[in-house]
Amino acid sequence: MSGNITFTMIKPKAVADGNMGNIIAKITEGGFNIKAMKFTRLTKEQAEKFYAVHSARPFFNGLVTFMSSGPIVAAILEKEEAVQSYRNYIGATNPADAAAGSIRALYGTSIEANAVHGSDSDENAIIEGAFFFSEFERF
Ligand code: IDP
Ligand code: MG
Repeated sequence: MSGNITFTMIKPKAVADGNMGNIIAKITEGGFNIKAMKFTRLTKEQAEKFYAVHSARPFFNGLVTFMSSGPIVAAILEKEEAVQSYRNYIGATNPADAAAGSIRALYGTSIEANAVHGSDSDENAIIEGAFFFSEFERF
């Protein structure tokens, strides 16, 4: 059975481009209920830890530099089958391949600066949510 929680970040470029409000509006329009949200910034060390699963990939160093380059929005979202539903809603990793109208198609500018993160499993959604939020910051 699929869980009802996923985790997202609005990435630094989308925040810098002034699209934070538009993306939050899109998220709620999509029926995702915001359980926790914060405007924050990752240190390089935190970004390395968050993306540790990708540490052997050629894009890892660039990704870590990018993700720690400016403020982000981190959020826990709730919806039925949240992980798969949100991944469908944000679109493919490369905005060029993302379905028209999806968050990445609308606000992503490159495969790296693809506007938002979305968890890839129920297990990772829990781990990633706990990376940013204590139980007292969830509603
Ligand atoms: P996902 O975010 O769609 O789950 P992953 O493969 O988990 O995609 O990659 C994590 C993040 O790493 C992507 O969202 C993107 O920011 C970045 N990334 C993935 N592939 C590339 C690449 O080929 N070049 C540069 N950055 C990439
Ligand atoms: Mg991923």
